[in-house]
Amino acid sequence: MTFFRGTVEEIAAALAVNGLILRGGFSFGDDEVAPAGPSGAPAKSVLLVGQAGAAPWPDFQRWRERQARDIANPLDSWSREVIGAVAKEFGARAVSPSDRPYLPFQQWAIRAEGLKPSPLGILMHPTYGLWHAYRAALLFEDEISLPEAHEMNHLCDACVEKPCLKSCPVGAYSVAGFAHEACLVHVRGTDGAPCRAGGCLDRNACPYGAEYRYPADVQAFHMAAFAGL
Ligand code: B12
Ligand code: SF4
Ligand code: SF4
Repeated sequence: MTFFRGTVEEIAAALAVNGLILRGGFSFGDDEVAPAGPSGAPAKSVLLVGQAGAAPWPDFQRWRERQARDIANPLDSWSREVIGAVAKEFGARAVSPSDRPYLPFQQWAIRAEGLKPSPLGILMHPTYGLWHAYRAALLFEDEISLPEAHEMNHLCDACVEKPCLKSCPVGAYSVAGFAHEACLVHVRGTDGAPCRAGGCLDRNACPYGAEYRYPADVQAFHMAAFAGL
């Protein structure tokens, strides 16, 4: 039975209306346990949906103005609504990065786009730097033919100074990983005002993808969500 309707280009055009982009995709191997597609049978292919810079922000803000005040997880709800509609139109099942149990979005992104993680855990993109994210994945029960991902130039390899590991006042990011609790205590405390107002100082210290850097109000929104402010 065929569920997929349309073309990959048409999916990209439908997502672009809301400032979203296709972030590549791949087909699951025969020996892999794939998540379910629209009918509940294992998916054959996945396409990742995301953002570069803060492109979806204006559309998201307009949507938010039409919602009841203070709805929980508004960005998640907006993503589920607009990407869910695209999934329905093209015969896919949409899943979210916040669905539990967590789906391996970064591993999928590594396969789909050939990216590698920065020392912050965020995947480094040769154009967008650290300023990109994933909003959903579209699961198809049909094989979608996609070009294979090429390994991309990993900017962190040639970055000797690594300013992203030197700007956090509590050294939360290190080669040992991310000290989540230390970060939260600082962000919520008096001295955390710069992180709350303009985002993570370590993430902002990376010189790449500057034209995609989220504006301060967008970073403040994400920080408030992360720290439960
Ligand atoms: C849980 C989680 C966290 C936890 C990490 C706890 C832990 N040690 O696992 C916490 C709350 C700390 C966290 C923080 C952030 N996160 Co986070 N997080 C997730 C989430 C929802 C699940 C991760 C997971 O367990 N996946 C399941 C496993 C099986 O999948 P995986 O691909 O193998 O998972 C990888 C990650 O777990 C990663 N990882 C492990 N520890 C950490 C810590 C950080 C900070 C990051 C970015 C990744 C990371 O390593 C794994 C191997 O690649 C993912 C979305 C998703 N579904 O993957 C987002 C995700 C990884 N986070 C993301 C981001 C951007 C962040 C933040 C940097 C920004 C923010 N959300 O405000 C913050 C950091 C706060 C700051 N100081 O600025 C993005 C990364 C995008 C990218 N370009 O790569 C994701 C993909 C969400 C998205 N919508 O795009 N996060
Ligand atoms: S500062 Fe250097 S090491 Fe850190 S994320 Fe940017 S390019 Fe990578
Ligand atoms: S948000 Fe602030 S406290 Fe947390 S890792 Fe970034 S700079 Fe450090």
